[in-house]
Amino acid sequence: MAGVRIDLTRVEERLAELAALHPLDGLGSCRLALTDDDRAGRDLLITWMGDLGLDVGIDAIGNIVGRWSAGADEPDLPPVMTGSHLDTVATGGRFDGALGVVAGLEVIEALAASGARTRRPVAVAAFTNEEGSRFAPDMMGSLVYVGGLALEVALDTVGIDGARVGHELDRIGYRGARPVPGPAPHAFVELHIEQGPVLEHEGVTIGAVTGVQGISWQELVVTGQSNHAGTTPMALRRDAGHAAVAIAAGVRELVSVVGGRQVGTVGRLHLEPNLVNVVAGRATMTVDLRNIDEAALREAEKRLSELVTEVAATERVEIASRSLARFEPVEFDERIVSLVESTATGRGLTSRRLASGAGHDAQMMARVCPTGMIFVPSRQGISHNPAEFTEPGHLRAGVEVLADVISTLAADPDPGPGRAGAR
Ligand code: HGY
Ligand code: MN
Ligand code: MN
Repeated sequence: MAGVRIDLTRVEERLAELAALHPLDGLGSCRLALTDDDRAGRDLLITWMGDLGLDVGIDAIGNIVGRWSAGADEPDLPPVMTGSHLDTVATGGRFDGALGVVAGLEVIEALAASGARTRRPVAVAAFTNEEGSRFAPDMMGSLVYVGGLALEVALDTVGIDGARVGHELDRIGYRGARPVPGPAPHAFVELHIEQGPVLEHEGVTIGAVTGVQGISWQELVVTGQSNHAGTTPMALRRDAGHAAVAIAAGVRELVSVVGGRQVGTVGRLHLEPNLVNVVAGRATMTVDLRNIDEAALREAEKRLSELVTEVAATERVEIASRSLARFEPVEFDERIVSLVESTATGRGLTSRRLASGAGHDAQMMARVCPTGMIFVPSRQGISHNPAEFTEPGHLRAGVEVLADVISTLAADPDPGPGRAGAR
């Protein structure tokens, strides 16, 4: 069914409707996982799925899956699944995650409208708490879906605001009845904005994503002694604030020593009591390390651990560290990566292969089925920022390539491109 016609206006209107639930600085949106904003986005999606006549299921961690079987000759086969996430970071844009979910709906609507028949059903998913900003780890819903995190552990997770995942799921009414882990689809393909500068810089429209880099998130709690900023001699201080800043500076240094594609970020830093005339007695901070190379990522983690030990000794503070997330690099299914490239070419679109710097639900789905991703350019590479933007022409290109890739995979003979289908 290559060449189904998508309705870009409907895609953009749905993205706008989602963003309007909690608008930020013009284009952006805030729908932190399991907040009322997230509930509102979920309610919208359920309505859209119902209007499309999809079979809608919500599982025990709140993942929403809409299944279109009406066009399938063999409706009981494992579906080709697409989708992404509806939750955002607190300073989110309107495309991160939402594009993949809305595009999945659009592909199904376009296939249904064209009268297309597929061998397999098609499903679209919105996974819970992909961002991990409020509740770590990120990709929590898809990780539970593939059996990588026990449901009870996920439900007991406490967020940065002291809330508990299970309680919040109940509060917003999205702790569903469907069991987890969920059934493995035949294949999973996610459309997402690149969130980086490569495609735009090279003037390329479609990214055939080869995989996702490894992620290591740690929370450090530094305990010193709060004291008077004026009377306490420097040599007698146990300054948690200075220790935290020394670690932050050390992270930048270790990243340059490891080199290559290593990145390191101190995104959260909270001092207590956080007052102008008090030496900080406590500091809570996070360190996000990523690399496409697992050995290099481990080297970075080792250097961070050595840095923490050294600063604790020098500043005479205690430093407790806790892992918030740890995912190894993932490579996507070669057949799907090639299919994205050939589909783009078939539509006269430029494409290139690239690895993803950001984490995605596809990173988890790759554990249970052949998986791939399609990227479209981000203006100036900006994301996790209300200014996030993707040109309409690029949105259209991404949704059309997604439609063609899904159509091809939905025609697959059993057992499918790589691994077995449903579990
Ligand atoms: O952190 C990430 O890469 C993703 O946005 N959750
Ligand atoms: Mn995302
Ligand atoms: Mn994100």
